[in-house]
Amino acid sequence: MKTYDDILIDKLENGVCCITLNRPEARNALRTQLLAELSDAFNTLNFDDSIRCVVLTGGEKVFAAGADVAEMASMGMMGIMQDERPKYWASIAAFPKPVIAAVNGYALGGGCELTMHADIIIAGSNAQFGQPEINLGIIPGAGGTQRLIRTVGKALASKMILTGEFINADTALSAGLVAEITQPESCIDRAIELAQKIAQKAPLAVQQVKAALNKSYETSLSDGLNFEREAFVMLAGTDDRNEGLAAFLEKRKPEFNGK
Ligand code: DAK
Repeated sequence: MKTYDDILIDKLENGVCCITLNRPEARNALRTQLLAELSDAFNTLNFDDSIRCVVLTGGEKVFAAGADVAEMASMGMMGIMQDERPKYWASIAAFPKPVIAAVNGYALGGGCELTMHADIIIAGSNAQFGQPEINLGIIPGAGGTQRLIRTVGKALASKMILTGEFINADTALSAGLVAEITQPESCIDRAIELAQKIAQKAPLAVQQVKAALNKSYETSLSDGLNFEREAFVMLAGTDDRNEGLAAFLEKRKPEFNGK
């Protein structure tokens, strides 16, 4: 896999790839180049059958301080209209394999929005989540007004987005934004452990689960149930489903091949 400047790619054992945002001097601010690299990495990993789950982190100190404010300040209305960043965000959102965000320190603005593109968020106890765009005279631009409210509810999302106040890991856990809290130094390892567990499951079933869960965000219950039903029927035609059921009955560990 190719190397990048703003992100580090680490292919680990057991089907997991770890992507680390790597602009520590700018608190991992998401400049266009970083987003383009992230999008390219996800597109590449999509077609890499050896990778079944991705861990996304900013390291042990900070996840990401949001869009690069210096870069944004140089963009006028035409620049924003012709902005290539929405295209990169869309390809991150469309990545079909599970993504686990391991979040230490600040996840602000676009950084908080990036965590919400993940399927599971594991937070170090030092994590802080916030949408402080209002302090800059702008609003969230990568789905923050839509995804945060669907995740933590109107009361907390409105408070965070209207005041710019941050929430800590405990509040994020009780609000349902994060799945688990760890010590900061264990956060990435715990995310990798979960990713390796997911990577052992049947890949087609895992991808259908991700698609169905995401569908629930944007459709009615009856349409969502239809989607689930179709996915369930489709999976009945896979080798892995036959292998999973047979392995249970034969009291052995299944060997899934993604077919
Ligand atoms: N952009 C650029 N540089 C940043 C930055 C950012 N977001 N955050 C920090 N830095 C830089 C600082 O300028 C400083 O650089 P030097 O002065 O050393 O050259 C260095 O990182 C260290 O920052 P601090 O000295 O401030 O470090 P602290 O630990 O004291 O504070 C902080 C960390 C994260 C609390 C603080 O830096 C901070 O408040 N940063 C800004 C947070 C923020 O306002 N974030 C929201 C940005 S707006 C869109 C999609 C998304 C978005 C927009 C459009 N489209 C698809 C259209 C998203 C918008 C946003 O995220």
